[in-house]
Amino acid sequence: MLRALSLAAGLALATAASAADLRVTDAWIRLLPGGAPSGGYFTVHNDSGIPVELVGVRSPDFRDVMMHRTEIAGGNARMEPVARASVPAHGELRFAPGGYHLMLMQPSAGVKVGGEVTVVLSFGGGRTLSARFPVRGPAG
Ligand SMILES: [Cu+2]
Repeated sequence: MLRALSLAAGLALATAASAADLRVTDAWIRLLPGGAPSGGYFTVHNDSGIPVELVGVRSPDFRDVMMHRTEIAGGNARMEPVARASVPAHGELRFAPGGYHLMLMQPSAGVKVGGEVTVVLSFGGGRTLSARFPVRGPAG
């Protein structure tokens, strides 16, 4: 009986990766002039043994942030909104030019090339992860 209980407790613990298991690297923003949406790029690493879902992104430095994916169809690239994206167990999810990316709309006045902005990633289970994104110009 005791063994069954501790086994159940172990399973319960295993169902939730902690925020400490998630890391962001290679983060940057491509800031475009003239009010065009800016692109956001990063890699999320999942050091746990359980897949994690990225379910939302926001930033105090932009009015709105969306997750997009660029797809090539018939030689044309087009972007589609993405509601969620999976970070595999002991794996990574890449947001990079030509694939998954963030579209950041309406930057606040303080956002400028050479600076940094805060981006908050939300994951399934209610966890969030805040990261600093360096801001680059149109050339990246
Ligand atoms: Cu886009």
